[in-house]
Amino acid sequence: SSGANTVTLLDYGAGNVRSVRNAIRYLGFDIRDVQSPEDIVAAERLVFPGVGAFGSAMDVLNRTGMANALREYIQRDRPFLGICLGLQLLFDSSEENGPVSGLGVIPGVVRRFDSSNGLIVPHIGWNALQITKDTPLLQGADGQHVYFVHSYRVLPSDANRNWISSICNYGDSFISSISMGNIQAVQFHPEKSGATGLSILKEFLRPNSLGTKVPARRKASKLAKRVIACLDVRSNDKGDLVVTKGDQYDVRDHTSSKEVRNLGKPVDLASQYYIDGADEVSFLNITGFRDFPLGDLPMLEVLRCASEKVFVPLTVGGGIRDFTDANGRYYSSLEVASEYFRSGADKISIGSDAVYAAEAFLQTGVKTGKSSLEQISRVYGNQAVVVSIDPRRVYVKSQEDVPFKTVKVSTKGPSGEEYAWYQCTVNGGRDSRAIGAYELAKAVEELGAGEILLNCIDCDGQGCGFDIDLVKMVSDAVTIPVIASSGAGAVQHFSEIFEKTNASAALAAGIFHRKEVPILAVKEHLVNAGVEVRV
Ligand code: 1PR
Repeated sequence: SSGANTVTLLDYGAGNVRSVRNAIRYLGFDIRDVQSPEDIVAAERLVFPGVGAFGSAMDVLNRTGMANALREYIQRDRPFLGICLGLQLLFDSSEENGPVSGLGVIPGVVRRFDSSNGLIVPHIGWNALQITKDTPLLQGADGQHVYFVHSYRVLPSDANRNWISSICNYGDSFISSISMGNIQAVQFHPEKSGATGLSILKEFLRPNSLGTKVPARRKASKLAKRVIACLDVRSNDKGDLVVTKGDQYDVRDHTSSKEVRNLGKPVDLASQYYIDGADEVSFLNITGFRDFPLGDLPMLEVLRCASEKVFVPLTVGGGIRDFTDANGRYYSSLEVASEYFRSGADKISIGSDAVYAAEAFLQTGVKTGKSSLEQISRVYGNQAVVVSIDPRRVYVKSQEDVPFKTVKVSTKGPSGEEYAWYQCTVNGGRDSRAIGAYELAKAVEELGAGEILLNCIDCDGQGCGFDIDLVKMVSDAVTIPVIASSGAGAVQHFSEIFEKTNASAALAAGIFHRKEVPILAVKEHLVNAGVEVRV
């Protein structure tokens, strides 16, 4: 039998629930995994973190008899917490690759966010809860930011109104949580929502543990702009995995020793940035293009350790591509990505391989479905796939000089050029390709990218601000979120990028590693500049 500190977890194997496991364990609870429908019916307390697509989840639940066990468990009003897809599956049906029937517990249809008016989809990031029903679970959470990542949602209706415990505004007001008796479900990710999320999870695991929580002083109202800390990771010449930092992508010291710069240990820095208030942490395995990441076990170990302490989203990139090792064993890019997810990544990021996929797509106009980008986004959902772009600015006299999209630059080039295009590179900036950042961004959006991490080699490590021209061009061209990266040197650079472009997030590395500007100072500056952020 299960003790007071044991919770039953329904993991039907369709994706990554490591983050939920880590958060439950961090709160001091043991996990018992559901093996059969009987385990559901017998559970004292059941957590159901839905992952993957609605249809494939329902297939598994129906085939295994778990769908009926869930209905029975819920009908008996047993303690239940659904997360993300675990909320959506309670409804009648979903339009995701459907219509597909759901568990039918709550009236309503799950539909895609409407991006026809320029709304950025997926809805990724920290958005504000508006509590509509008093529940112990969400006590003190009114007007707090929690982390969402999804493309589908349910709208309130007369038929489901009495179930709703909170709504959230994104395009429309959608249902962010439901609560009825002991049945609770949330569209956001408590396991990735920092301290607020952990206390929600704790209240479910141990009811009445919150006492009386004081409501937030500052009420959030909409999707927050994110501040992301990035750790470029590689082995130094001694073979230790270190956080390094480039100067226009050159990570070696300019002294005679030419050593790889060492700015600290990956797990230590990631945990520190979480505590300091980073909204997300990214690891880039910057030599992944030549060192196969599944051979690079220390990187997987870094992810495992970081995900036990960091309760905001973790992204990892580097080396995601098909690979044949020295023994002739073939690994698909999907296997590489799966290993990253299993080790604790919430999103993976693809650099070089996405450039090749975009080039092929633009040449033939055909989506083969075979690129790493397409395969991973089909299995894990596009919200889990970031494409990292490493462009270099190329000045031109006139827009007609190149077959790529140019911008009129804010600062003229060395020979008075008024225009520039941004040439994509692969292999960590080492090789240039005949494709621009604009063309790449649009192509990868089409191929299933859920987000774009937009670097700029010219600005990297310079501390002179983000490349506004580049970020504006790309963030106006796509309807998926764009993360501005490279060049942050002062708090003003963050407000500038959010005021002048459609970027959803800003990423920095050097200033955080060198402790020049703390994350908190960036957040305070943004609040004062009228930019909504999670505090
Ligand atoms: O091509 O799929 O193996 O992915 C490789 C990944 O590694 C890509 O995401 C690529 O951007 C990254 N990468 C490769 N080489 C380097 C390098 O620096 N030599 N790092 C590199 C990219 C850029 C940002 C950096 C920002 C902010 N680094 O990650 O953190 O520019 O820096 P700043 O705030 O200090 O200016 P694949």
